[in-house]
Amino acid sequence: MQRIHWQKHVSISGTHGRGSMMLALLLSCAVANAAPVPSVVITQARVRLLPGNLPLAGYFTLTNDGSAPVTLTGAISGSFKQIMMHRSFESDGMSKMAPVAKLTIQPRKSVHFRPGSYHLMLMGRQQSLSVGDTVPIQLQFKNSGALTVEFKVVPVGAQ
Ligand SMILES: [Cu+2]
Repeated sequence: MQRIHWQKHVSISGTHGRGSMMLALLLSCAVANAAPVPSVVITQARVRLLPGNLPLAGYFTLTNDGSAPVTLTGAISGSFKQIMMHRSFESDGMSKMAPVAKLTIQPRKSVHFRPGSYHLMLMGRQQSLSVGDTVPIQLQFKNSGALTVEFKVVPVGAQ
């Protein structure tokens, strides 16, 4: 009786073991088939906090440390309804902004998303945000996958 119980136990754990191995194999295949991660380094990722539900601006420095150009095509986040890439510029003494559909960064070059220039326009907050919070935003690249970056929420006066 005890022996049967022992065998049953072994057989169950054996099946479980195979199942785990199958799962591990499936997972490694999924990783292998996933889009490549772009060879970029993101620093100073931050979101300037404004009151209410005003659109927020997201800034960062993106450095292409790969050997091929990378093209940033946009961003998404579960924390915002919509994210657009914009560029601010001066025209007739007025500050204006225009949508940017994509931005190509050559190898060994950096682009600065910063006040008065490129920024992510973050619209429709899906959660309340406070200074010091971090908010995940996924940067999307043409032909080279996506990268999720933790943006730090900073005061409106911060650069
Ligand atoms: Cu904007």
